[in-house]
Amino acid sequence: MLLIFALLVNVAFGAEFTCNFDKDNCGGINRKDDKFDWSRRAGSTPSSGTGPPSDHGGNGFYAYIETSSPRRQGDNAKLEFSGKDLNSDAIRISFYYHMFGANVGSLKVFVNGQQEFSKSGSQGNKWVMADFKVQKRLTNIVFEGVRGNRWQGDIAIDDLKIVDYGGGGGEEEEEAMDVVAARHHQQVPQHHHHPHKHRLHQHRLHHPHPHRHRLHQHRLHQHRLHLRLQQVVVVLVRLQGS
Ligand SMILES: [Ca+2]
Ligand SMILES: [Ca+2]
Repeated sequence: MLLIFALLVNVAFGAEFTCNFDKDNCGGINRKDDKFDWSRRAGSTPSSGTGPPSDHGGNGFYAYIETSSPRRQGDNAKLEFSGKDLNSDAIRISFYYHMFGANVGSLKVFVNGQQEFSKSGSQGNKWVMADFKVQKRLTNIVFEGVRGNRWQGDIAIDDLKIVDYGGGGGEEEEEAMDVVAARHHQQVPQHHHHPHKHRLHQHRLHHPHPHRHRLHQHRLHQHRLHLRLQQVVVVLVRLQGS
């Protein structure tokens, strides 16, 4: 029964964004208003006594800040994900971080420019889960790593997941979650009465490429599949209860 309930809760999340960094940064971009960039890596980092032995899954890639030379104390790196089409005023963000070493600085997460998470210093040689909810419509999420006072300060992240846990509904759900590179982000004119529809329209105008369309169709299909699964689970639960 518990299993069925868990399944029900899981499939209810039609709109979600995940990134395991195994293939790429999933549309995340390294910002320029900082000192250096996040890297992707598999296995351990080049420096001893800092960094993870592998990614969170064990065989893939993670994103991390390499704090060896030429990096200096206080150098920062920002990785940004832009989620302009998430139709929700409430999101849940989770990810794993690995902060191990004698000189670990800090990791901060900003949602729409406001800091929502911060951790400093070594947290042991293990992946730790961060999980929090934010009552706002996601514009962007930024992971900022800051280098500590010496080189044993690598900080890694993996398995980012953002889900809509509250808002949304009706036809607008088709817009679902669409995380794209921040450089595509556009401001919505103040006079427009339907900001999301406008954004979606702009999005299509600016991304006429077939693969974008297919991606959209794929998400629509996935979303409908989720709804169908949900219906099946509800029937199962009723059958079990009767
Ligand atoms: Ca990974
Ligand atoms: Ca950078």
